[in-house]
Amino acid sequence: MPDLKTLTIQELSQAIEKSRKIVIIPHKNPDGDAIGSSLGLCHYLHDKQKDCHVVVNDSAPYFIDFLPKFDQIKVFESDQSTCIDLVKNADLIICTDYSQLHRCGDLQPYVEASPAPKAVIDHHPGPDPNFDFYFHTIAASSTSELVYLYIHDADPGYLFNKDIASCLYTGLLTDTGSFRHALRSETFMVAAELLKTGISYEFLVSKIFDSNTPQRLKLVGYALNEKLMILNDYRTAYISISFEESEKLGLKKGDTEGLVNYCLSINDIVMGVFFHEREKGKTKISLRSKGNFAVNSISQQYFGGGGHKNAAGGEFTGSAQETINKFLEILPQYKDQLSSLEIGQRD
Ligand SMILES: [Mn+2]
Repeated sequence: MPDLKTLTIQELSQAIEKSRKIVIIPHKNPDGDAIGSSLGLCHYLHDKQKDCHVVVNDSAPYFIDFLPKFDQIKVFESDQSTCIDLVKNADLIICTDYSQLHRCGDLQPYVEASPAPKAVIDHHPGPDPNFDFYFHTIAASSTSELVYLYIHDADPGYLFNKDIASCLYTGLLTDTGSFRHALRSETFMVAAELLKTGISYEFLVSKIFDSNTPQRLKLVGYALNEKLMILNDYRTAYISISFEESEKLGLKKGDTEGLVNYCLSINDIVMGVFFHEREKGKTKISLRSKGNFAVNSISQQYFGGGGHKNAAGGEFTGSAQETINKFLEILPQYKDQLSSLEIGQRD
């Protein structure tokens, strides 16, 4: 009896085999894993002579613009008609790095209207039941790890090249914060296999993590100096940026990336939160946690979002301060859990 994983891989690979035009759609507001896994898979499908395109709601952060074929990504916000045509004419749609279809953004109605089968490759909890094919496990570090495992299992003789490896390794690096969290032993196995292609991890690490602009460093300085709040009783730290501050600082997309991690890097802090009022009266909230304290349930219940146990996000209609007020209102119910949590085990 083949197990569920083998069946999934067989079904997905038959669907790919049967299709000529394939569209890969990462989630809106894409990160390193969304783009890395999509481009990695796209490179593979090009090798298999498929007419394959990556189509995304909005543009990817600048620090991954060096990835091979990055410039061929079609962005809905700037080129609607091309994106709509590609989705309309697709024989197969593969959604990468999200489990709920609405996360493909404004492409959703076109995806829903398309008669093409829909597959999902992802590691977020609670997959939407409306997909036709699933390659999904929340145990994986990243969707890029799953794309590697899919190709490895579906096409055993396939020789990974540097282009695919750079894309997938980028997803591994960004989703694990340089191999610090969301790890399992397979993650290191996949990383090792990708490195065997001869990619330079020094190059990738430096491109991705040493990509500060002076503007961004000033923002970090300002955020840490002026905006960092520590709630010792709740082992929680947060940073907020209001719409006015955003404007004044001239923030660009990607500038606030990783800011939330400074909160979590404080000794004994269990939860870190970043509030960003990106549009007037609309605040994005990013939550991070350590150990068994789950932030995805908070974002799902109160901020219309979701995510992983230790990394989640959502949105709130209101200013940064109003969102903070809402957060402070719900925080006391987590006090016991936050104060009793032990981070990892020393053994
Ligand atoms: Mn991911």
